[in-house]
Amino acid sequence: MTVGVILALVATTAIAAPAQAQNQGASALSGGYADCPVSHVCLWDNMNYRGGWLVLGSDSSDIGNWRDRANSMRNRTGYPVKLTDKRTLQPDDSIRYAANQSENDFGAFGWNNRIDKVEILD
Ligand SMILES: [Ca+2]
Repeated sequence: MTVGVILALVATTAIAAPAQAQNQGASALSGGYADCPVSHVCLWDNMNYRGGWLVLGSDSSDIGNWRDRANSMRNRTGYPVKLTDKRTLQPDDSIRYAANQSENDFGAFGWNNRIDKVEILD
């Protein structure tokens, strides 16, 4: 299975794009919690689903230049997700979220800017 990265756009300061991303390939600099498309996992730079976002399709993988960056997440896949922090000279660490669960602040438990890999478990 392959990774479908639909959007990987970094929001710049005050530019707000209308959230009309019904079609894959439509782009917005960022979106909020409600904008995360069904069947996708969304990551945000900041807590409370704010800032630049990354929208991942129906599979999982390393997240490229989004490693060590996310601070909130919405899982709309209907499957559990496993989020992994790859570590050097230590075992990797991971956390799991249930289907359709979200996290508004990874920093609340020391996971801000740690996620390196997103796996959709099915
Ligand atoms: Ca990491």
